[in-house]
Amino acid sequence: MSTNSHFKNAIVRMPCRRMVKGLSSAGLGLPYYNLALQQHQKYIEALAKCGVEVTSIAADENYPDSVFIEDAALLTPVCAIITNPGAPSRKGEIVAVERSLSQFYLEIERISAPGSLDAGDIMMVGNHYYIGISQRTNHHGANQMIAILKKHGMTGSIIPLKKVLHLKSGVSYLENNTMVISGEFLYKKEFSRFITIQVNPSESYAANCIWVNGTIIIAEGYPKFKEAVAAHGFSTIELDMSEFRKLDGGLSCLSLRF
Ligand code: CIR
Repeated sequence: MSTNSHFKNAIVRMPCRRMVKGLSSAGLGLPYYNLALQQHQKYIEALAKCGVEVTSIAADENYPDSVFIEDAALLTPVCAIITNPGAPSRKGEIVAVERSLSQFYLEIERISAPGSLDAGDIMMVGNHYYIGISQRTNHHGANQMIAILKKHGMTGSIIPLKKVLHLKSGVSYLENNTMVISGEFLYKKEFSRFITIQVNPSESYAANCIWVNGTIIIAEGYPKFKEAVAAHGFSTIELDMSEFRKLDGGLSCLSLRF
């Protein structure tokens, strides 16, 4: 297993045709499956360029949102934690994800009812994990997660969310003590110790980006954000995310990195 300073692997899940039935509050219309497939392919290529080996799980038409694999598990350097996704239509996504993870992890833990948790609500900062309480993640789920992390020598703490779907819809950690922060998180005392890159409100979707072995993968079409990230000395790869954005999904949601 890798340490946080380097990811060796990523797991993605192929988009299914029924992604058009995915959960959405974006009001941007239905995604085009063929275009989503092309964008997904470019995402895989970007991960590979950053030096990770990409494992791909087959599409499953029973789960329209299953391409957003991040929500099904939290991966730490010592164990994998299978979640209990908050949306009823997404609960079954975990079966195939656990099967795939069993090739990589000996220690697999679980969140169980009445706890619910989407791992898009979890931001890893070294050994510490910030856990958003959201429409999908409840206190039971977060407390179970904190207990599991503790058992394995790590820590967790809770951040209540007001507006965004998931914690990482609004914040991203870029290692190097640097955090991308937007909207409701801008002046949170929990994040005051970090060097921050603030996202202009007109570009709030850009707040979800991923650090992959020193490169920051960002969504295409957010020039102010791109410039701010470059000004902090990071190299970037830009990807068109239009079809996943229509389903409230971002860059982090499309993979598990470990
Ligand atoms: C959902 O509402 O669950 C999906 N349409 C989008 C999930 C995005 N995942 C994430 O932010 N981690």
